[in-house]
Amino acid sequence: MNNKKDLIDKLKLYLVTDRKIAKLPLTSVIREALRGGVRAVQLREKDLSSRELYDLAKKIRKITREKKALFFINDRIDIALAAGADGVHLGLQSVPADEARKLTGNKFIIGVSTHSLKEALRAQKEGADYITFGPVYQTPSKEGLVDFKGPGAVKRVREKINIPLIAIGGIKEVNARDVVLMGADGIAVISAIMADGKPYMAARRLVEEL
Ligand code: TZP
Repeated sequence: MNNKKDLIDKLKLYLVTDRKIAKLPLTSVIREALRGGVRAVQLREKDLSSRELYDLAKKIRKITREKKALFFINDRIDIALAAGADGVHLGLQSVPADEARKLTGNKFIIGVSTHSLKEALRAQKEGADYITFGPVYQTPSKEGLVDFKGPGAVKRVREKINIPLIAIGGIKEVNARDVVLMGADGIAVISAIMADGKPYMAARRLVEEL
């Protein structure tokens, strides 16, 4: 997808997986979340073997394609290509975005996790199509790893970069609107949908806030 407006439209409500906190089988959560308004899914299951990840990715590719949603794989460019995902989401420990681009081509969507303005500028310079920025709020999903930044940081980064910025970290129904008011193009969530027994309703409520 080369059109920035279409990309932003799909990244508005972005679900990142964590099957360990899900109340239903992962594929059911994703189906329900897509029905509720999620338009992008990132498979982030770091403990799976390559084969397990590939098999799961193929299933999710089918589900996301049926709903015309974007599908990304965390970190693993090889699995993303093999499973026919729309792109890869890179972290601090991943291959740099410009190298990933060389391996994947121009149509492939490359997202990068960032936690500071410096990282955001670097991701943009290296050719990322979008960034996630956070954690904006305190989050159990990232405990002990990084300090939370607060919604004001979203605004400061937003003012300095041109690519889509998706806020992540502790985003729930109660604060989703605040980060969008700070200029986020979308929100990415794990627990707000994954840990909810009714992912359809959880996604619907988030969409209403946006
Ligand atoms: N990157 C920054 S914060 C975070 C990631 C993967 C975790 C987000 O999880 P939650 O449950 O939506 O706060």
